Amino acid sequence: MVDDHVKRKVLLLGDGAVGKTSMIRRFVVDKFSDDYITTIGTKVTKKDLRLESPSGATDLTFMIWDVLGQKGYKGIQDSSFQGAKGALLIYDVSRPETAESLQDYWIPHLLDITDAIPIVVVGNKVDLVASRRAAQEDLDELKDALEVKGFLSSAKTGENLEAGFLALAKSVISDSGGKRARGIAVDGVTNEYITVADAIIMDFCDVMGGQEAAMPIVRQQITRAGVDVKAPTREGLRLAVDCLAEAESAFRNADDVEASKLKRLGWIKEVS
Ligand code: G3D
Ligand code: MG
Repeated sequence: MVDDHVKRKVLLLGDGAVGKTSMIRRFVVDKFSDDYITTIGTKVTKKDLRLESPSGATDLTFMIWDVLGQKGYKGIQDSSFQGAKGALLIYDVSRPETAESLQDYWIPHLLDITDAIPIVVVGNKVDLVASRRAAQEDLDELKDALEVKGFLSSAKTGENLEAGFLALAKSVISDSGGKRARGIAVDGVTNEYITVADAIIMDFCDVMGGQEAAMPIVRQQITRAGVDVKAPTREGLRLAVDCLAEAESAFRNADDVEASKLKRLGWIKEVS
């Protein structure tokens, strides 16, 4: 009956400890896969939403990318921004510097990579503030400055979590109907396998105890697999997963290596 089902990648961005992961845990029931996918750079969670309007219902699936808030991971962040159709920008109402950081770091950084995608601002941890009115005024200022919608939320009480995601869903839906030449061009160069490659590489870095130690091996094995990092393919990534597993087998037990390999192959399969 409803045949306008759409699947969209959206980002959760903001400094460390503002509550991004808590918001997902609280809001999302459905998960991306059996495991909550964890990498150094990104966690991806699936959430189905239904938007009701007088003209009918629209079903929408959000692939929510919980991007590591740690500054200095720009490479991973850049990569995780690819193909995003919307972003929830989160700050912590009890730490004003996290709101500044949206304007100074996250938004410019995001718009370097993506087109002008829909953005919704969320001031989280409203349960902690003494003056809700002051928090609302700060939020209103930010909304005006950025010309976006915004909400005060609490991942602790659950307040307004759905409101933020639904507002983003509405913007994302109406945005996808718009005609923006640049948006189309960006879509054309987006390769979903890049984001999978990023996840695999970061997973490997995690296993190997950090990028510094792991990246030389990654480069070696990615080259050996013949993967062009600008345009990875399904076959290339499968080969790269094999090569990385082989490299890992010198450092880890066989069961762990196999488990990692299957997990990574699963990510490749998720690309449709
Ligand atoms: P991040 O994913 O943005 O880095 P987290 O943030 O979700 O890991 O949350 C960081 C800390 O803030 C966690 O505390 C979490 O429980 C807390 N937190 C998240 N959202 C809220 C909220 O709305 N209200 C309150 N009071 N606390 C919140 P811990 O102590 O577990 O590290
Ligand atoms: Mg987190």
